[in-house]
Amino acid sequence: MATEQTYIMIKPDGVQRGLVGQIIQRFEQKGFFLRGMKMMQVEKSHAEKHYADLSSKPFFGDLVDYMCSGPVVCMVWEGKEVVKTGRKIIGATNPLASEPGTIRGDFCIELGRNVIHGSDAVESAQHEIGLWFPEGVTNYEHTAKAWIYE
Ligand code: IDP
Ligand code: MG
Repeated sequence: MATEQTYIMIKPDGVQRGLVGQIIQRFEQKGFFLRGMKMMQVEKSHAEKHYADLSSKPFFGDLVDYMCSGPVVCMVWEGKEVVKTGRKIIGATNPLASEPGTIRGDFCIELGRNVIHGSDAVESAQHEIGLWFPEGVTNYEHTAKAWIYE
């Protein structure tokens, strides 16, 4: 089985609105494995690094302020095609275009308050995991593995 990993982050609005448990539950109940999790207050320079590819966008300043407006919950989830499937679980970037049943479709309304981040490709996931978890993640045996994978 491929041990693909993705970087998922509950943004400050998701934390403040008490959505942490429900968001974690959606990844857990799918069958993905939690490898790393921590809560942190993001420094401006770190938010700018995370969103470096968007630095020329007009909303970049607001986006960085938003990410630094309160603590975030950083996670690494693992499983077969977890990057692509994680994006499906999250929904479209604009919450009003996200399908009901997705996290953004169910929990939010505006682009700049869309409660969660998820890596968009395997390569960006590896880069983001390195950026947010320089200390590394846990490596333990998941006892449910044989009940989730053939
Ligand atoms: P993603 O989070 O779905 O991967 P990206 O295009 O990578 O979407 O944008 C990162 C974040 O920047 C979005 O989640 C959203 O919070 C914010 N954002 C994206 N586009 C806009 C916009 O047009 N206006 C305001 N904020 C935006
Ligand atoms: Mg993105």
